[in-house]
Parts: sequence; structure tokens; C-alpha cells
Amino acid sequence: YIVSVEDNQKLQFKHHLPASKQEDGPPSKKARIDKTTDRIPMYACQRSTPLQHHNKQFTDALEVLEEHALYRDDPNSEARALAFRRGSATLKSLPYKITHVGQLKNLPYIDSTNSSKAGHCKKIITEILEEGFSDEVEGVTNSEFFKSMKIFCGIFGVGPSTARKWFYDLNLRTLEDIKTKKLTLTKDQTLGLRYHEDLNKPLLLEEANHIAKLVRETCTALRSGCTVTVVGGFRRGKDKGHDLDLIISHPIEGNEEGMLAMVLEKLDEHFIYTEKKASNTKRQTSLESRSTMDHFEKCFSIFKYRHEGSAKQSQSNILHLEGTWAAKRVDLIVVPKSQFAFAVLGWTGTKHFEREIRRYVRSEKKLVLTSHGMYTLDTNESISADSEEEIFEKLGLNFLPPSERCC
Ligand code: DCT
Ligand code: MG
Repeated sequence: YIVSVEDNQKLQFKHHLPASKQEDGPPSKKARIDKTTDRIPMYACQRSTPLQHHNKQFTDALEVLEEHALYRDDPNSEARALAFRRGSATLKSLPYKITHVGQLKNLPYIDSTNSSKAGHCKKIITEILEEGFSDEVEGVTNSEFFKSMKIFCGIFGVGPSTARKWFYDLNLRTLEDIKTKKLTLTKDQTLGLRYHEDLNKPLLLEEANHIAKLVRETCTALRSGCTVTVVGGFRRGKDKGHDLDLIISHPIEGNEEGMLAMVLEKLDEHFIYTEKKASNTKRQTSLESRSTMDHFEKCFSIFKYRHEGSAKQSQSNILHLEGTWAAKRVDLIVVPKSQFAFAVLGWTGTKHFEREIRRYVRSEKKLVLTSHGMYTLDTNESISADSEEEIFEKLGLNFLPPSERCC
């Protein structure tokens, strides 16, 4: 599962090699081979992917096509979407900018003689290199379907199947159409429309830190020793996101129980909406239920964020900002200590990183990895770990800090 890069790209991929091959001591024959041929590993969990990378022009284009594929409803759309994401993820991990077609040679999921999907990524990148843009991507971006689906799926509680129904069956196109038409909406969708403007503004790091601090202080006041860990995009180093993901835990196994109800009650006035999901610990231990969705006790919420800090900073806006607030999405997940490392790994993302590490674990290690733990595929034996570092080590992977999982 290692692919070599064209010879004229003598660039270091040290961070992709197992620790044993990065040492300064006398290299083994194998290590010498690896040092002279640069290689890009196939799985995104085997290579560093920073938040800021060199190929945004191409990855943005490929991710438009990924998004478009996810909006469509045909049997191949999921596989198509994945192929565009894989191509994009390869480009994000390159420590240089692609400037000519020759550099695409041997890149995983971009240059493959036996995959038409990889060929599609290559075609798009080639078009951009030669013309400065891709006709196909421009066509998708400007299409009525894509524009409307983006608006509809941007409403909290609305997914592609509802959005498609609105687009095709009801001929709706704009947010105004949705607001004026008497639609039967779910509770989530009603709130999604009511707070649409707020929820579509990014949640800023400063705001996320404020909310995390409030939840942390509340949890520790309720139960000493309780921990609140920021996961999701903010843990990877993003400075804005669509929501704040927080894991609540306790160093003593079992002491996390009951925390969710207590913290929600204590912070009642701060929440506009809370949708609690009960834990289902029986399901997490059966093999067939190890889907991507985990079974922790959790809450998807809309938080009433008060702009107290901003009024002080911006004198001219004091009157406007005083007493104002904005709706923000916050997810709270309650995790027992024995599963904490796995839950943090599973909730740090990206979504593609999680998909890749699970695929690597299953195919290369014959294990199953979830947000609850790690199990042998054949005997269903549980393998414990106390930290993310320990999980990577047990999987034979070089440790990647969250900031290098941005694929
Ligand atoms: N996750 C996953 N599979 C999904 C959705 C989420 O593995 N289908 C994991 C990875 C990221 C984490 O949960 C939090 O999810 P989001 O909040 O949706 O993503 P994010 O990376 O935090 O991005 P954003 O900044 O938009 O919130
Ligand atoms: Mg998030």
C-alpha cells in the first residue's frame, strides 16, 4: 500500500516513514531504499496532512464534486464522493504545490492505470493546470441543483433526501421558498429555519473557548475531577467551525454517569434546544452494530451565546451588542474513562481521517476500531489503550497530532 513518487520530485516524506526508518543511526538495507525513493502512503492515517497546504485550488475543486456527488441520489454517488475526497486528501498531504501534470504520476487515488475514478481526479487537476479552471466544476457550482441543495442542506435538520424532495417534488429553490411555503417541518428543521442566519455564521475559536470554559466550570463544580475536552475541528487547530464538540469524562470510571442531565439542568437558561441521545452500551460490544455512529450518551444542542466580551472590545457597537446573543451549535458527549482515548480519536476527525484509520485497521491489522475501543476481527477480543499515542503505537502507525489529521 505504498506508492512511489516520480523521481523528479525528490522531496522528503520523513514523517511518512515508520519511526525505525527515521533514525540517524546506520540505515538498514530497507531503510536506505526508502530514503532514496520518496513514497506517499495510501492511507491518510499514514501521512501528515496539515490544515494549511499547497494545493487548495485543486482540492477546493475536487471537494465541490464530492459535495455534488453526496447531494445526488444514485447507487454510485457515495463511491464517487469518496473517490474525489481521496484524491483531494492526497493533494493536501503533499509538501509542495502541483505545477505540472508530470507531478501527478503515481499519486494515490489520482494516478492509477486501473481506476476510472482516480482518472476523473486527474482530469480535473489537469484541466485546472492547463486552463486555470475546470468546466465540469464551474458547471456544477453554477447549477441550480447544486446551489439550492447547498442552501437546503445548510439548514440544521435538513439532509440531502429532504433537500432533494424540496427541489424536485416541490420545485423549491431558495431559502425564501422554504420560509413562505407551508411545509411540514421537524422540530430540528423549524429551529434550523428560525436560527438560520446565526447557525450559518461560523462559530469562532474565541466563542468556542468561552462555551467550553463555561461547560468545564459547570461540570467540575458539579463533580470534582470532571474533565471537558474540546474535540472536532477546534482540536485540529481550526479557528472557526460549524459547531463545538465537547467530550465530558472523569478519571474515575463510572463517575461520568449522570453528568449530562446535571450539566444541562444547571445550564438550562443557556440552551435554546437540547436533543438528548441515551447511551446504548449493550450495542457497542456487539460486532454487527459497530457502525460509524457511536453509542455514547450525548446531546446535540443549540446554545444561546451572549456577546458580553465583544461589547467591551468594540466601543461603537456597545449599544448594538449589549444584551444580544447568537444561536450556536454545541455537541456534548459523555464518555467513560476506559473508552476516553478512543472517543477523543474518533471525535477529533476529520470525517475522512476516521474513515481512513478504520479502513487501515481493518484491512492491514485485522482489527476493528471504533470510538468505543479496538477489537480483533476474528475473536472479538478487546485491546485497551489509555491515550491516542498508545492507540497509534498498537496499530503500528507513527503518531499524528490532531493538527496533522486535516485530510
Ligand atoms: N465524525 C465522523 N463521521 C461523521 C461525522 C463526524 O467520524 N460522519 C467525527 C469526526 C469529526 C467529529 O466527529 C466532529 O464532527 P463535525 O463537528 O461534523 O466536524 P468537524 O471536523 O468538527 O468540523 P466543523 O468545524 O465543521 O464542526
Ligand atoms: Mg465540529
